[in-house]
Amino acid sequence: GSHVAYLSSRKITLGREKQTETPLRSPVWSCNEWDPLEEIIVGRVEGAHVPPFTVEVQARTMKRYWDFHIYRAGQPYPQAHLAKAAAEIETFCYILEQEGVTVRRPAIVDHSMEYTTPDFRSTGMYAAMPRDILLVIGDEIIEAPMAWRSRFFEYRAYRSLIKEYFKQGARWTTAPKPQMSDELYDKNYPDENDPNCHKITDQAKFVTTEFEPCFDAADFMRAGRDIFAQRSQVTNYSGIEWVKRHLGHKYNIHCLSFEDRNPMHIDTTLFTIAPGVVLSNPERPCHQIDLFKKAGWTVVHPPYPVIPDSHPLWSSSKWLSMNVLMLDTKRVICDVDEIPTVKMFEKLGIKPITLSIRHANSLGGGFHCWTTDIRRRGKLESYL
Ligand code: DAV
Repeated sequence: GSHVAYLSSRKITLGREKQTETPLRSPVWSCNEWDPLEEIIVGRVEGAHVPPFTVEVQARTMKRYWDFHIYRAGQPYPQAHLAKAAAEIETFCYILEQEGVTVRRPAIVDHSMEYTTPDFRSTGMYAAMPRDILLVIGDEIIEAPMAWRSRFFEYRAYRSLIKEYFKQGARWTTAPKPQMSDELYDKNYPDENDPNCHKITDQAKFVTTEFEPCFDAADFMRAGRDIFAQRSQVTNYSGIEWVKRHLGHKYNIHCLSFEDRNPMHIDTTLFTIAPGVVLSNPERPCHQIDLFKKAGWTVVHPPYPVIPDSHPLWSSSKWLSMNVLMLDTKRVICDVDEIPTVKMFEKLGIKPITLSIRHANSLGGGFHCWTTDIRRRGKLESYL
C-alpha cells in the first residue's frame, strides 16, 4: 500500500518538475525578418474573391481598377489569372522546400459566403496573405483584428494550423474583435482624384477612425526587441497601442511615419533585412530614419520597380519589388524580373533566389505578404 502511494506521489512531483523546468518547446518562434527560416505558412490562391467595394477598400484602390472591383464585387477573381497565380505559388512552395524550409498551407475556405453580424454584412476575400493577419512575436501567434469587413473572418482559414501549433506549445492570442460598424470608417474619405485628397491626408487623416482598435499584422516590422509600426488605412493608433500594451516592457514599439498618401502594410515601405540593415523605400521617406542612422544601421534605398504598367496590380503599388523573403542573412527570395533589385542584393552579398509570382502579385502581395514566419532559429535580441 505505502509503496504504491510513494510511487504515485513521486510521479506527481516528477510531473510538476517537468512542467516548470522543461516547458514545451514551442513550434512557433520568430523574432525578426532574417534569422534562419525553418517553417513558414504560404497563403492560398484557391477560393479568392474580390471584396465588396466598401469605403475602406475604395480608399486603397487605384481609379483604374475601380470598375474591376465594382463589377466583380463578391465574385471570384478572373479564373485564368488565378490558375496562373496558383501554379506560381506551388513553385514558390517547392523552392522553399528545396531550401530546407517546412511549408504549411491554410485550409480551403468558401470566401464567397455572405455573413451578417449585428453591425455589418459582407462576403469574404481570401487566405492569400498570411502576413496581413498573423503576427508572430517570439513564441506567440497574434491574430490581427483586421480593418476590412471582407477580412473579418479570414482567421478561419488558419485555425486548424493554429490549433496544431497551440497543442504543441505555441502561445495563441486573438486581438479584440472590432465591431467594424459604420463608426470605424470615414465615409467621406476623399478618393485619389478629389482635390481635397492631399490636404486631408497631409493632416494625417485615414479612412479608418479611432472608434476602436484595429490593425493588420503587416503594418508591423520586427527586429528583435524593436518593432516598427505605422498608422495606415487599416491600422489605427489605438491598434498600435493595443499591441504595445499587450507585448509589454520586453519590446519597444516604434510608431513610424512616412511620406505616403495611402499607407497600408509597412513591408513595401520599410524592411529590416539583417541586423543593422534596413531597406527604405526612396519614394516614401521615413520621417524617423535618424533612429536607424544614430544606431549605426545602414539605410539602403532599393531601386525603383520595373514591373510594366500593363500588368494588373489590383490591390497594391509596384513596390512589391522590395517585398522579399529572407531565408537567412545570406539568401533572399526575390522577383526574377526585378533585375535592379536582384543586383542590389548581390551587391549586399546576399544571394538572390529568384522566381516570378507576377499573377499572384495581382492579388496584392509579394513574397513577404504571401507568407508568415512560423519558426526561425535565433534568440530575442536588441539590435537598435
Ligand atoms: O505598396 O501598395 C502593398 C500591400 C502589401 N501587403 C503597397 C502595399
